[in-house]
Formats: sequence, structure tokens, C-alpha cells
Amino acid sequence: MEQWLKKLRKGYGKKLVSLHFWNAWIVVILAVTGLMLVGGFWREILGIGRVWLKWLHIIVGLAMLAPVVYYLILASKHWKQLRNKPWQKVNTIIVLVLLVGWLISGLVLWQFKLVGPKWSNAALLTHDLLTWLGLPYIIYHSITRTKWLKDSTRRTVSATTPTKDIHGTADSLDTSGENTAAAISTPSSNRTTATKSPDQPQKPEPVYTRRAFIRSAVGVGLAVTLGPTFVSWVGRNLSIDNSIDSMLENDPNRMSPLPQPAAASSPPIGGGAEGHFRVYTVTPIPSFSNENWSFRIDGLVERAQVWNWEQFVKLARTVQVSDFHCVTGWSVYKNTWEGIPLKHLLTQAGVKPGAHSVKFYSGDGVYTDAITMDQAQMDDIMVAVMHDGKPIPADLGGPVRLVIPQMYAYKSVKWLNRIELIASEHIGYWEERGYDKDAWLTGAAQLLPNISS
Ligand SMILES: Nc1nc2c(c(=O)[nH]1)N[C@H]1C(S)=C(S)[C@@H](COP(=O)(O)O)O[C@H]1N2
Ligand SMILES: [Mo]
Repeated sequence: MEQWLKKLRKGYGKKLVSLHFWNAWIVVILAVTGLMLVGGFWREILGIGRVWLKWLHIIVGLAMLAPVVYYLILASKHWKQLRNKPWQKVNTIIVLVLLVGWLISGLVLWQFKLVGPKWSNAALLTHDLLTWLGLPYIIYHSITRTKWLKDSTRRTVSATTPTKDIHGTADSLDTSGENTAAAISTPSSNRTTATKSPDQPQKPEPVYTRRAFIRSAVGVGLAVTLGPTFVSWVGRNLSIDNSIDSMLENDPNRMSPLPQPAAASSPPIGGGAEGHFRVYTVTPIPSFSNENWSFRIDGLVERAQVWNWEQFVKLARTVQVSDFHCVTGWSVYKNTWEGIPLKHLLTQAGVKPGAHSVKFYSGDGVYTDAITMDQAQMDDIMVAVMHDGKPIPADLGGPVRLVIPQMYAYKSVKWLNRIELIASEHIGYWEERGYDKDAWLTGAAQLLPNISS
């Protein structure tokens, strides 16, 4: 063990340089893939690519453990070199906190089923926060370093392995680029040339690889990912209030009459939803009016039916309070949904014996999902028309969306406009792209919570 550690730590200056290099690449890949995963923009474009991207992000994220552990092995020696460089110490600590924080919260997000929504929520918040604080910091760090690196005489570390490390300075790694006083006192160019054989180039080679790396990686990374994500993020934040109220104000749907809330909906018996919906869609957001909207139930039913909006808003509705959980870690708690229980629609239509699954279609023409006939017996599955006493805005799937509280929200089809009973199973949009067919929430009772009318 001792021997092994000694061996690992040998020539540690060179090792730290390559460690820094590899770690930088890992962070760039994670930033690019992570920003693409979080951006609603890319949801529309990537399709199945999103699932591969997610795996790439997870695998590279796990791989980050290697440089972190490796650094910790070298840390004691590095720390001594940073004696008089408080800013580099601070920088090192910041970067370590970021990496370890991302790693742990990432692990929790990856294992969302194991840990359940509460932990996923906390992990997502941590992951996002570290990203929005850490990424600009790291970009800044890279850019200031690039400038500093242009002057090779100010480098404090050379990638060449010194023959003998007497002063303990040849191996020191300046990781901040801000504290250069110590570096200048022992010009590294002298040291570098001194330890190199005469036929080798004069300038230390890593300056070029690092510069080229940082330029291209940061440039491409920022343009490709931060670009669209940042633009849409700014866009969202400029419309200051992105609450449901403002979605409703700008609602492109033109349904009339508007549904009138039941007593239990207004004020909402749940007391009002807690949390924010992230607007997810794999298509442009569709909009509807009485002219182009209808709702049908067909397939293996005794009485297939089509409603127009005027007829549909007259159907008897019930009210329920339920939580809403996305597999990506966010939740919205205590939603007061008002709508028609799926069970009522099925009873009314009359299920034929051969029916195996209930297939749900979105008015976006692309998104579908399904549950089995058995699952469809749950009392709390709702064809929702109102949320917290107000119509559901187009952004959140209005005028009518499905709500299956005990399953992850990818089952809750937005812009629902058709229910078909089919003889076989159906693989939904995200299931076809790698999501689990089993969308049960951890600990789902798989039966009936509070329903009132
Ligand atoms: N038509 C349609 N329905 C959909 C989706 C979608 O992309 N299109 N995304 C699903 C996913 S993964 C989630 S988490 C929720 C998000 O609902 P929200 O956009 O109202 O927050 O809708 C689900 N239903
Ligand atoms: Mo989701």
C-alpha cells in the first residue's frame, strides 16, 4: 500500500497537469451533455438521441470519480506546495466541492426510483444550483488561465519530470493563474530548458495543447449548448412571471365556454400547487379552439363516442389533490385537479372483453402512452380540465390533459384528445426511447386517494 502510494505520487507535477487536462475534458463533456439534457429546446430535436445523451452524461459523470480520487491521493503533496497561495487553495476547494456535489447529486438523480421524489427534488436543486454557479466560475477560470498561459514564463509547472525535486517548487501547480508572484520568482522557462535535453523544443509543449484545448472546447461547448439554452432561459426569465397565471394570460387556446370550477376547486381544496412545472414537449406547443378540438373514445368499446368542446365541458367532473413527479427530479405538490375520472369514461363507453390496454393520444399528433386495463381501474386517474380552479394552459397540456398521480409524469399525456382501447400493449413515446414501461412511483399505493366532487 505504502509502496503503491509512493509510486502513484511520483512525478506528481506531471500527473497533476494531465489530471487537470482530463478533468477539464470531463467537465466540458458533462457541461455540454447536461445543458442539452436540461434544455427543453433539445427535447424537441433529440428524440431517442436524448436517451443516449443521458447515458453518456451518467457514464462520464461516474468516470469523474477517477480524477477526484486520484487528486485526493496527490492532494497532501499539492497542498504543501500551495502554502503561500491562498487563492489557489480556495480555487481547489471550490472545484472539489463542485465535482463532489455534482457527483453525489447526479448519483441520486440517476437512481430516482430507488430514492423517490423527495430526494430527487433535493438532488435536482443541488445539481442545477452547482451548475449555474459552478459553470460560469469554471469558464471564467479557463479564460483567465488562457490569458495567463500566453506568457509561458509565468507558468509555475512544467510537464517535464525534474530529475530531482530539491526545492519543492519545480513540482508546484498553479491552478488559479491569479497568484503569479511566486511563479515569477523562479522562472519556469529556465527550469524547463534546464531539465530538457538540447534537441527538444524550447517552449514547454503543454502550453499549446492546453491553449488549443481550452479555446476549442470552451468555444464549441458554449456555442453549441449554452447558446440555445441560454437564449431560452433568458427568454423565460424576461417574461418575469412564468407562473401558471401568466401562462393563462398568454394562452393560445381559444375554448369557449371556459370551464367553471366546482366548489372544491375554487378555492382549491389542495390549497394551491407547490412547485413549478417545467414545460416539457417533444413538439411545438399545439393550440386549440372549438373549431379544431374534439375528444373521442373508441377501439374495443361498446359505444364509441366523440365530443365537441361544448359537450365535453358539460361532462360531470370530480376534484382530487395529487402530487406530480417527473423522472428528471422535479415535482409539483398538492395539485388540485378537476376533471373526469378515466373510470367514468370507460364505464360510459363500455369495455369490450378483448381490451388489454388503454392508449392515450396527444393532440400534438406525436406523443402517446398507454396503461393496462387493470391499471385503468385506479380511481385517481383523471382526464383533467382544470388545475387549481383554472383552465389548464396550453403550455401544461390544456385544454385537456391526462393525470396519473401514482406514475411518473411521462404517462400524463398533454393535449389529450383520444382514448383508444386496444387488444395488445402499446409502447409509449418515451418508453420507445428507453424509459421504463413500469412508471409506478416508489411506494405507490396503486389505489385510491382522496376524491371529492
Ligand atoms: N404530449 C406530451 N405529453 C407529455 C410530454 C410531452 O412531451 N408531450 N411530456 C411528459 C413528461 S416527461 C412530463 S414530466 C410531463 C410534464 O408536464 P408539464 O409540461 O405540464 O410540466 O408531461 C408529460 N406529457
Ligand atoms: Mo418527465
